[in-house]
Amino acid sequence: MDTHSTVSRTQNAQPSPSKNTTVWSVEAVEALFALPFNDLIWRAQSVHRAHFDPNGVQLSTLLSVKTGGCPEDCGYCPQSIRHPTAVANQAILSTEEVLVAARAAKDSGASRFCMGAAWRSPKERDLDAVIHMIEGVRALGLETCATLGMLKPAQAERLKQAGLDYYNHNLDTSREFYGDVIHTRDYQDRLDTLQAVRHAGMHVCCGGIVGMGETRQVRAGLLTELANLDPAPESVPINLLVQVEGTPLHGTEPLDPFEFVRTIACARITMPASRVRLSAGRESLSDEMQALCFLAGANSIFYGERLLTTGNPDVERDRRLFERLGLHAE
Ligand code: SAM
Ligand code: DTB
Ligand code: SF4
Repeated sequence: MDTHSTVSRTQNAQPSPSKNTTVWSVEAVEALFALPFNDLIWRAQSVHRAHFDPNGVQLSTLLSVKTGGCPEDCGYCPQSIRHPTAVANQAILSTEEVLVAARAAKDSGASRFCMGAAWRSPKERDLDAVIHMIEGVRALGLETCATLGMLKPAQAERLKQAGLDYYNHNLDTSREFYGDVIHTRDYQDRLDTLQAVRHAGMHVCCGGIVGMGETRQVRAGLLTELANLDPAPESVPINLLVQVEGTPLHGTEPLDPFEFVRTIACARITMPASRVRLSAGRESLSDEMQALCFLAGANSIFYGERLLTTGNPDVERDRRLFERLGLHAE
């Protein structure tokens, strides 16, 4: 098959995510996935080098500022009240507690601090509290990111006014597979929130999860949706499912790690100017697999011992890995 002709449109891709003139089809992204591994990595690395310092990796640290008890039923998530997991609910943290964690993240070398809350959508009172946190974190000189669930346009405006740099809200999977995983809100709800965030003038952080038992076509469908957002998200977290006991997706057949690398490469090629973040699931990847992900165009990680409720490689392991690979933090 002449895959080259089907995928060659990337050569016209815009270097900046500010205006997206490239429209991807699922078939074209599937054709990328189907390339011989070496050809795919070569293409991804070429695109990467044309847009980024190939050895720079941006570091974001996560903190769960309100944990568990979420009314949504996302099949992967240990924080849903509907799944019998070991996660203990925790009320919203104080601003001082958040700032202690943010100072530590900054001292460890993170450039962005991301605050996550297990809400379907924030209430106005919740937003008041988060806005104090954002102001404090900004004052430390860190970039700010928050992921608080669905937002109304006026809430997005309030967060923008408070100085929030990025809002994370994932599409998570393709339109077709979405209903197999989440039943309490639909795809359009997610797109509406993303539009509110974009309209308010914040940077969009939007990605998804693989390893949920989906097909390659589903993975291509997710990347197609992300790449066709206009503009494409500035930041694209690619999560590898962390299987948590008690969640419906616990026990899913694990994804072939090379397929994960392919997903990163396809994200890089379809979203040339976006930061592609190796996100949840990094703990389960060997150093060698992570090196392949960086070669495939990943240029951001979650950094620090914890994600929201699950583990992440410790800082020492990441420092050693960066040293061995000659990578530097951005
Ligand atoms: N409640 C908010 C929401 O859903 O938008 C914010 C937090 S939610 C935990 C953020 C993202 O984390 C989800 O969209 C999903 O992509 C990812 N995530 C949650 N649990 C995960 C798991 N077990 N493995 C991998 N990614 C996960
Ligand atoms: C994202 O895409 N991944 C992060 C962040 N955005 C908020 C969350 C990963 C959560 C993994 C499961 C947990 O630790 O609870
Ligand atoms: Fe709630 Fe977010 Fe978890 Fe879904 S992913 S159950 S919305 S915390």
